[in-house]
Amino acid sequence: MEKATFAAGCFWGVEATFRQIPGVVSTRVGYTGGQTEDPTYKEVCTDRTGHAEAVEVEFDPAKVRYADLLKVFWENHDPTQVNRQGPDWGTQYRTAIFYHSPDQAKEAQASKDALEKAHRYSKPIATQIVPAVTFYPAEDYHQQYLEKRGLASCHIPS
Ligand code: MHO
Repeated sequence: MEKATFAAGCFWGVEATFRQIPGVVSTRVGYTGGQTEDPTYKEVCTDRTGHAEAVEVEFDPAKVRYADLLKVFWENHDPTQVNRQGPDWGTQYRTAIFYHSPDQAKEAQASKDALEKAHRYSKPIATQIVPAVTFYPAEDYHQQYLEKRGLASCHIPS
């Protein structure tokens, strides 16, 4: 099994999206990339911990490729929004790829470059591509939040 970690706004919807992908064996939401230890949701909400709301995905590389997960990542948020995703504002909602290996770093960078080259967006891509660091799982009630409530996603249809 391999791991992949993504931040793309409110982690409820990001987790729900990745859980639907065949080959993804487990997911958990949490906080990563900041300065404080064992952050709570309340602390992360202050926008002062440096942590991003993120989803850690465990996947079977024989069934789904990292490149496919990258595609899901790009297609399910607006990577041009800076420290914001839709109605949610703050550095905790930034767009980021936390890579777990040099190969993941390369693939992530290549997928970002390809989107930029294709002029897929009218604004620059704000997504950070940074090494995975300690992932602090979020409180239980945030895990599979939408699924527990019978909701498939928290995307507001546009
Ligand atoms: N807009 C949502 C974000 C929740 S998410 C876990 C709220 O304010 O409740 O950041």
